[in-house]
Amino acid sequence: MKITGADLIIRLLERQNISTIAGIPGGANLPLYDALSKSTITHILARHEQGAGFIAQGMARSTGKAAVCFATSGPGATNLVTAIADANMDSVPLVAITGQTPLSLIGTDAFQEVDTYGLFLPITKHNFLVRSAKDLLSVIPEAFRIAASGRPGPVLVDVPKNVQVEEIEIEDFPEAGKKINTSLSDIEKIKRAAQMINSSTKPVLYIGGGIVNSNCCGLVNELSEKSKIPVASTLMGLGAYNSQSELYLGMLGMHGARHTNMVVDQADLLIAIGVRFDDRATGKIGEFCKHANIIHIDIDYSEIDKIRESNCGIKGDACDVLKTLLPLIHEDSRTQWIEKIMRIKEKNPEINYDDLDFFHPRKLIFETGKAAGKNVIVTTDVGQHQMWTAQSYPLSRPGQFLTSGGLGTMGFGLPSAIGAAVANPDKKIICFSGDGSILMNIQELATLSELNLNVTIIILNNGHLGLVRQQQELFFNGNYIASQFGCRPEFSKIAEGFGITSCILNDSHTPFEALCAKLNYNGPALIEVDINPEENVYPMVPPGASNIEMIT
Ligand SMILES: Cc1ncc(C[n+]2csc(CCOP(=O)(O)OP(=O)(O)O)c2C)c(N)n1
Repeated sequence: MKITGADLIIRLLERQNISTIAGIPGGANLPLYDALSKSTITHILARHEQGAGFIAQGMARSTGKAAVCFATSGPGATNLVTAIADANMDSVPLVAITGQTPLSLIGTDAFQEVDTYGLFLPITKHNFLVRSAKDLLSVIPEAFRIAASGRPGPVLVDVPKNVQVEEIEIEDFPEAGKKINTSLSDIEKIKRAAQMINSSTKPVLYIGGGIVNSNCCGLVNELSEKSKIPVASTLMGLGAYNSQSELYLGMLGMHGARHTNMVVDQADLLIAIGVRFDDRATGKIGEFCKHANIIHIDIDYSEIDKIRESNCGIKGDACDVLKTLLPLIHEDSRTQWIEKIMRIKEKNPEINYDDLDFFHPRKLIFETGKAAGKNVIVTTDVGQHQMWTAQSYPLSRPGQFLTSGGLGTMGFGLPSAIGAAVANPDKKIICFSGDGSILMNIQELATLSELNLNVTIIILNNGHLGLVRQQQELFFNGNYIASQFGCRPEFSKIAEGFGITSCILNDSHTPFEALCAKLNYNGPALIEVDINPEENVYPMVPPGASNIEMIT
């Protein structure tokens, strides 16, 4: 059969079971859009390519499956950079397809020409510049295979316009690209890890986003329960472990709970699974868990010994490793260690929500979580509100919390909420944002309104770039520069301008009821809440300090 490059891409995406694509058209990808118009795939017209990238991330993060975004050449591609770099840092499977100027014009500074391949090389897992329509037969399935296999990540496919319109003869379509499972070769090391666990008296499990990606949260729970091993989580691992369990320590690191950092510090064995020893989690690395032996399990061998040398580094999918490890682990009650942890917890109690005013951000986030119920996905932007959400939202399952961990990108919250809502029409999506972050992708309110999705945005408005203000207060002698906003936009009016219902919680005599009314609304809504601009996120480990040097 005869088929153009553009039609071929769309047919191959259909065969990958892609049902929705976010993007923006332009001169260099119009043939692709023309082909898309003949497909059953739904297109989401974002209002900025960064928005499209994060919408795709919201779909991918909430389903674990690769999602797709489209952009044109030049400015379309450069606008995608941040969302792709973000996906790369947080191991999110994406396939980004960009239009490019025709091959004959590449290198001539043609209109909207940019070296997309070169730009994306350091921030993607893999990157293709397609030179002929025939190559698409292997490139598109390969892009999906790479994005999903091993440690997931973004793949970029740059397709010159002449390749999109090129007509070729093909006999059949290739197989869809599928995730290839990694084989487990480190059996001897797993046996050694089991011995280390069985002989440890003060072990701690340190879990991260890798266990969410590997879908092995049940096995982590089993390991922890069987051998009574307490569990500390990174920001990316939140929701993965049963937070009601007495073995749950909470989030460690810069804004982790005080008792969590104290307990982790006293461990004699750290079992690190699907984590990358990020400095926000470890604090000063030389001081992190310095009395502990380390078992490090990761699908990406380049992570092992990268930051902290391990005593037993195991390459493998966490799920496979745990299945082999679990039968080798002795049941244990670890009474002394558990009692010691209880004493540390008692000495360093968690915040008591009953003592807080309703408009304290942590109380508000906690109450929102209780009122919203379990059938919710939470997204955040980046700043104090992100950390308060991580500390206080009652998360109950893996994959429930979508946040920009590695890159820490302001502007992530709203478009990722849109993507999560598209991929999970049965769920309510709540996006916690700040008055700084929301402005970074506020144009996506138009997309949200158009799609009429079940997303509630809660803006914690402190009139500042709060986390910056906090650092200036604590570490720059209160020398506040460029952290206070002179103009305070009325976000509720902006929302109304986009056709989105809104309210200012502080204006209500019954703020909890007003909050519930908006949460119960089945469609897009925006809640603005004025909070105390001087409220800080505590505890806080000063940058570069050790985790036990927390300011509280
Ligand atoms: C795109 C981007 N630019 C700059 C930063 C640096 N930064 C981190 S937090 C922050 C302030 C965020 O302010 P806001 O969204 O209002 O949240 P708040 O801290 O007040 O809750 C800034 C500027 C960033 N993380 N991302």
